[in-house]
Amino acid sequence: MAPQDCNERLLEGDSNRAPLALSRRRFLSLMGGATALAASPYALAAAPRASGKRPNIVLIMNDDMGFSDLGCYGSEIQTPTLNALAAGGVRFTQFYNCARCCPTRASLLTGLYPHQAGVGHMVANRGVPAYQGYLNDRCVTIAEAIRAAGYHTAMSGKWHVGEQRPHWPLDRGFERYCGLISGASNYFKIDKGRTWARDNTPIADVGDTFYITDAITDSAVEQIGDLSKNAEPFFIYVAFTSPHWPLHALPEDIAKYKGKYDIGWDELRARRHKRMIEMGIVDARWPLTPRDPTARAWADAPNKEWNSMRMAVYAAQIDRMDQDIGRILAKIREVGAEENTLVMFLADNGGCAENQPGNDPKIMPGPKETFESYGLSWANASNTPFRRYKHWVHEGGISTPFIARWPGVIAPGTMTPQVGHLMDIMPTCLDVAGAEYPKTYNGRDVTPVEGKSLLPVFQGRTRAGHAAICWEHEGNRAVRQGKWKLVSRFPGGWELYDMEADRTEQTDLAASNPDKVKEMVSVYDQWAKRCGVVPWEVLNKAGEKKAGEKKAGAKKSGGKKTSQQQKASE
Ligand SMILES: [Ca+2]
Repeated sequence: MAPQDCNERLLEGDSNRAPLALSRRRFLSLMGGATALAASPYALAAAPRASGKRPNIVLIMNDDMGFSDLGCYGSEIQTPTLNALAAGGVRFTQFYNCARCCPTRASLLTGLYPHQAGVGHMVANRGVPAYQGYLNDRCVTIAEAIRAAGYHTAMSGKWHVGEQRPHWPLDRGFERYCGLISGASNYFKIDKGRTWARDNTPIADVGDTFYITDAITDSAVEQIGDLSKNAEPFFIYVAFTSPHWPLHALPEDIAKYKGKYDIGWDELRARRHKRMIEMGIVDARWPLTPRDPTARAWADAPNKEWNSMRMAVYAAQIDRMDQDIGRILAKIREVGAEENTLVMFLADNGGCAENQPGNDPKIMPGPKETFESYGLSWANASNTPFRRYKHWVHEGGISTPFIARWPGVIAPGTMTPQVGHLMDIMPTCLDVAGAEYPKTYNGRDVTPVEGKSLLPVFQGRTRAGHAAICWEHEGNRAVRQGKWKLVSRFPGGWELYDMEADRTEQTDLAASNPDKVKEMVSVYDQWAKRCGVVPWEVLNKAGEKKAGEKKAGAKKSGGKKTSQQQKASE
């Protein structure tokens, strides 16, 4: 290992640094929060819908990426496109997702909590309404609601909120679709048990030159070209699978990162943390969490070359996505829509600690024939400075970068600590479109929206925010209420943290604040009841029983699950 050399290389020619320095200065000049911003010309911009043509909306989400993995959030990974997007817009430092692919997508698309939309867990039907495994008929998607208001709609990428017709994108308000209906797949081909589709037609053969990130982008670029020819504005949702496992990247992208992670996860965490503080993404008062107790010190880690390569491929997956987002933004510019388009970017959950059976130190990740993941120790670095991962609702599982750019409305190079959640994106889209969230749709009552519009934040104002935000995934539970966060890792008890003083969740205040705990547990219980949450120990037991019956049935009929089908829950 030659850490010094690598240190230098990480800093050299780092395209992330210039825009960051600019936005930092800009941020400082606007600091003072809402008061300073309210005095800026951007806050005085006319209401968007009063300015003529309603804006287009492009919503981009990626898959299994940690809070610190973008250049504009402290990473060494080269993401010049997203850094520039941030320099032209606003970065949120306290924006939340739902800890896992399916529940996040259900919440994002509907403005509800995932359980209310029928996707309390994943896409398997667990026999209860909140866990039916596809979007129910009591919710509307952004596409359905905004299309009713005269927008054109299209989607490219990972759907993962309904495996079968009639629960596909075109069944839920999108006019055009191309992408992966199901969860994770090989990046160079579509795995057995997974479906790649164009509109309503499954595509069996995606060809020999397929790379999923590029394919999703090709589709989005085509859709922007086509939809921009209409007189009406468009809403386009792009859902990348990058950097979800397997670790599959193109050789030219991997080459940019080969050897850069010889510094190891401990040094990487320290460097990212330092940069995040310098940039104002995290507060210097919050201590960096200790290394995950189940991770080894890098100095003691075996297979360093392989481990370094795992992170290099992960970085390459993000790098390619950033290049491809560059193509999407270039297309928006080419069709003359840049000034009148709101672009948003976020991740569906935090870095993922899951291991893959294909992880083998004798096999370098990257090519089509491999099926590996970067593992817990690197996920720990991705989620710097927070605790835990995808699945859990401590900050490492649910914190996402969130960037929004809208020329003339959002002040460039700004940052906000206002708390937001991805269920806010539905009412935001409707707000900027001048549309109302429907009370009924196709003759059926619609569950009232839970999200709250982010438009005031975009305009530099302080919004009222949520009285409380709640989470439940696989029995992991949390409530965020003002500066307080109550959180529990299944099957453990409640922990209480002061997020202003300790967002890295290091000092549990539950024992010294029993009244606050009691109050917030009551908020959680009422929310869980209202949303149809079934305790995980009950649901999982029922699920295991059902799976057991299925297995017995499959054995009887000679059926056999493929390894890919077994991965279908991911
Ligand atoms: Ca995910």
